[in-house]
Amino acid sequence: MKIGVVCYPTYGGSGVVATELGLGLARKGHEIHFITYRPPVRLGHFHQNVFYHEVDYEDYPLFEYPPYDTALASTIVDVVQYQNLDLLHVHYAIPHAAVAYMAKKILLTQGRYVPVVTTLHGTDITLVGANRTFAPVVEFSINKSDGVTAVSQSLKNDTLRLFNIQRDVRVIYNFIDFERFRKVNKEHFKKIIAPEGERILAHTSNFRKVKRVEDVVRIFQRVRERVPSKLLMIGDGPERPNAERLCRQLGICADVRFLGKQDAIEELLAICDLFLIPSENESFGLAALEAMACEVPVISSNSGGLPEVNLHGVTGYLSEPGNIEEMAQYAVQLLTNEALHSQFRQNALKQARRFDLNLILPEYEAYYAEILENSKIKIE
Ligand code: GMT
Repeated sequence: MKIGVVCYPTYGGSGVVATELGLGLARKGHEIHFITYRPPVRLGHFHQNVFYHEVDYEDYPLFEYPPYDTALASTIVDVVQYQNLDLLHVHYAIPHAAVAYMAKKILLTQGRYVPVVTTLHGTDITLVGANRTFAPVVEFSINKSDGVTAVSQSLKNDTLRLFNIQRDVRVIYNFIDFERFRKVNKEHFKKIIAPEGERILAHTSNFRKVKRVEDVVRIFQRVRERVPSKLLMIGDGPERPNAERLCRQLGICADVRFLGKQDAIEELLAICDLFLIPSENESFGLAALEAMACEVPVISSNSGGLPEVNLHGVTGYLSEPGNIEEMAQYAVQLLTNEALHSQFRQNALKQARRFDLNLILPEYEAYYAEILENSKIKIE
């Protein structure tokens, strides 16, 4: 199949999933065309089946708000026509589903039908999408997509609850590539971070409000009182300065390292004992899955799709968002019981295997085939 992939190229779950799905499909022989405004962060090296088309955009002084959507639609039209794509897969509804619909309509005037699959990732539904400034367009473009997938059952439920959706939404879970995410020996590195054998806790995110990053710091402060430990804060975003300030106020800076955006996250996870993700809302929690694949148990909130990934009392523990006391207690419980911790490490890996890329990728391929078959019927 020749597939066009539209996504955000930045650090963030939806872009990561889109890129890794595209790369996985390319390895299986599909021809993948990324259409983005910058090369996606995880695109990496040359692959014979992967093509990159930068959105052609020229600014003009009249535009207070750059009409990126229009430029993206024009680039999609161009790429579909000249690369003869079979299907478009757009990740994150805003604005990609609406833009794809416009491109589809333009292509129809040229006698070309290209089916569109939209994958909903989370905040495009729960936080941003449901906002009245976007909601009518989000609802319309979901209903007009030829196929719609959601990354968890919880996100599907939210979509059906928040919008008037007239079509089927298929749950296809996020996935993990075990070639990359697995526990490797990085003892030398562990010694640098935790020279006295302290426990290592980690948090990875884009440091947005929804991630409750300050809760991470407060949980760590409580754990550190009971268990000698270090905290790795991986990623960057608007809440990072607040989190750093809080560390100073609490006097725990010596034990917390803000590492910024990192490419080799798996190498950091390899030395971790516990992963913290206390989000207000989380449609899936790819960061938690990455940790689990590296045998790191997870202390999380119970919001959104997290309970579908992190199993309470099995791979980690879940609490109500904001219940930092309980999350800290759970963390201490795990870190002070070697047998339990080791059991949870194994359970985390076992659960992560359910989301193996090699299991999820065929689900997407089958879904594309189904959508292509249905669109043939529509044309005839
Ligand atoms: O806010 C983020 O976490 C980034 C966001 C994105 O779309 O880039 O992530 C969402 O999609 C990820 C991949 O499907 C999910 O794993 C995250 O749970 C989801 N984030 C939220 O729902 C807050």
